[in-house]
Amino acid sequence: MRIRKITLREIHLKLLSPFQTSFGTSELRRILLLEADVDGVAAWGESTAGENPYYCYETVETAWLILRDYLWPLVKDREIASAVEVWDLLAPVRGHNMAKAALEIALWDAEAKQKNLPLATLLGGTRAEIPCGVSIGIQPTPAGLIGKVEEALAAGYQRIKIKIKPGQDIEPVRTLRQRFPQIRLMVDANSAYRLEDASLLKALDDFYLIMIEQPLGWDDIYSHAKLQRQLQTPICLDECIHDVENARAGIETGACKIINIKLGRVGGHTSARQIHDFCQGSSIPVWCGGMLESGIGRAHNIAMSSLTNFSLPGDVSASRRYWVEDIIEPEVEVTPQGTIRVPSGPGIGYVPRIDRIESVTKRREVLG
Ligand code: OSB
Ligand code: MG
Repeated sequence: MRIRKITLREIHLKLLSPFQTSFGTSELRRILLLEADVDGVAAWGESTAGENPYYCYETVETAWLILRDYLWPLVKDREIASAVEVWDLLAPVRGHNMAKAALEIALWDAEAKQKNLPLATLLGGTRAEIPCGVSIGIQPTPAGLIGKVEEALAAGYQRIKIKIKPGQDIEPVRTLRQRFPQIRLMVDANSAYRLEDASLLKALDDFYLIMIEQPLGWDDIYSHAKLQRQLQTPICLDECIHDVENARAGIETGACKIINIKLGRVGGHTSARQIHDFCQGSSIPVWCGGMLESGIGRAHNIAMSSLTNFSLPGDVSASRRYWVEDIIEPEVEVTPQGTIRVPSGPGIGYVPRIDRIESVTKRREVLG
């Protein structure tokens, strides 16, 4: 395979409702899409970098710059046998995994399309359907929160995650547990607490949550290990895990019992699969996180989630939870059982709608 050219686009998509986490509120998503021309095959990737460096240090601007000035020159005109080689080619650049992922995952789509295989199959996936949950942002009122949960349960979703932050943690969880004693419930703090808050976090043990996601520092595995020893609730790491070595550190220090894998945060499918396999060998279940992706990133998440050890419902949900209109055809839909069927077409298995993409493109750069 030889990459002839790549096109970077920044698209703007307005969320149906604002999404609030402990680090801020997102209303308008600015999304970097990457289209690669690989021997005449059009292949697609998405960077999950945010508008601001609040979830991690990357942003749309940094991803664009790193792709244009550093990553593209590393792959331009290179003959590669398989997309598995790309991760090592990009190794001279330290970090910037969301920039790397946009390119790396597009090459996996290209290889799958060239081989006329679903991407899930090329990755070694075994699931025909993936279990789905929802991630619900911090809500202004308890009634509003209950309404959002009811809506998600009525749509069939198998697991509810709510965002928490200091001052909006124990009470929303208590409210939900009183109203919904049986549901699979979890919380995500996005690094809003410190080890000194251990007793507050310990109070969450009363609510038999399936996990608490990333309570402490975004880069602090050590403190999570200290905290996990004090909690019954399993800790799941998100922000801390950038590669398989971080996963090893998290597991072997006892900092987590579950890992959330995000393609952007770990730099693409090759790294995601390494982490998946390592976790499987350590009997640590994984699930696929979400970053409010457009249909392109969502399609990649679905393919990745078909791997065996993605045994817990992820944050990959239907297009209609986010957008008036997605940029792929068909849109991602969830069955009444709360699953997404892994598509059987070649590559990502959903077709990018060029007309729609063009209509929301704010900036474009062709590199060739
Ligand atoms: O921590 O999982 C997170 C969205 C943006 C940044 C970080 C996170 C999230 C989500 C949303 O939880 C998941 C989704 O795409 O629905
Ligand atoms: Mg998270």
